[in-house]
Amino acid sequence: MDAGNVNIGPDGPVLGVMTEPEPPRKIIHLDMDAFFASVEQRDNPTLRGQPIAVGGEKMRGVVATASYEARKFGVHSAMPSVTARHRCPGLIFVKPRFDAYKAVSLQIREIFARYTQLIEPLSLDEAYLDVTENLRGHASATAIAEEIRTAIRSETGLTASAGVSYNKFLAKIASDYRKPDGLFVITPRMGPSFVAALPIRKFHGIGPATAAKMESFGIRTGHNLANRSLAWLMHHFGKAGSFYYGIARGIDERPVQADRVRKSIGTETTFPKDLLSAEAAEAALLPLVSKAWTQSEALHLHGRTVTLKVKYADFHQITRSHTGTATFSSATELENLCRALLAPLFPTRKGIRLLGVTLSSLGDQAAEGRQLLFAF
Ligand code: TTP
Ligand code: MG
Repeated sequence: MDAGNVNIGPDGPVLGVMTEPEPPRKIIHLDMDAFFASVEQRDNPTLRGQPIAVGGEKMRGVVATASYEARKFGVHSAMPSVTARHRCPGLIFVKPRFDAYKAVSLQIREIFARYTQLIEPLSLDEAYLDVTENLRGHASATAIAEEIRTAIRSETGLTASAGVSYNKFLAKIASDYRKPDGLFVITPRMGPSFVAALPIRKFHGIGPATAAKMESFGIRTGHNLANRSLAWLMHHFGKAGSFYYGIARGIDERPVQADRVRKSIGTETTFPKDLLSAEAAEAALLPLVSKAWTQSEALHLHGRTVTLKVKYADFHQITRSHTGTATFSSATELENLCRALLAPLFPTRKGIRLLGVTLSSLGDQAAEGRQLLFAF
């Protein structure tokens, strides 16, 4: 029964079972700043204050991440190294050291675990924490977020940004709001107006292609989005429409899920313009393979199966996969396999809207220790 409902009995009002409205949850999203690059600058003082890009040979010529000094020049993740060097001629390329990133990842997870068991890591450097009930009995999630940021700084020598709010969607947006080394809180009072003013392109969970489609309907802000009915959104965006309907109002009921066992590692991109040529598709595939490989290396989880996902302009979707006898051992091997899966799909009359690369049949995670079960 609804909160506040009162039954009217024959002898007048009788109090029914009154359920309290659920108190708002307290969610923190933590995200390390320029993660791989900051670790490199920490461990090699000559790189501090310099524009650096972590990437290189193993990454098949794609930038994994750039230091904030390099970002000022427009260098960013998944950019081909050639373009990055062009934008920033003084750019220093540094080879990734996955063991170092993994070690920091375990350190920060240990810090999170001092406050709550409800930790949902999204990647090596990023996690949601539900601190509604917490191991320290702190009433303030903001205080916990600040304590965690302080502990991270003193124990790892690195900075993290935090977002504090009453759901995952808003906490994630908040952690980006004062990056780097920042903290931002979105309270339940602020939530709806904060989302109303937010440009659609800043909505986490709405990719560039969907954002472009929304803009073609005149939806540029959360306010515009909130003006569309649930039926209209579901008609144009399918099941995702109901998620959009909620987030436009600052509502996101997704729980923080701890201890997800990782079954696959993957990444996908929807392109702003459909791809028609084999060359364009192969070029677009490269950064995806590189990212999947980076994640696999960083997590020490190697796959035996690679799956290529292709979604066409008419939303028809196909997958092609290959399973080897042993786990993949290099980015080059993976890249060649993906190319071989892609090639037979050309020539094509239909443009390609989305490409995805997923690694599965991952190594025995249990044998690699409980910590690895966390994963992305
Ligand atoms: P992010 O948290 O997305 O980026 P970041 O930590 O480098 O920068 P920010 O301050 O904006 O949070 O990703 C974390 C790490 O994951 C990043 O340091 C490198 C790796 N990564 C890739 O290898 N490829 C990619 O495309 C992205 C986005 C990240
Ligand atoms: Mg980060």
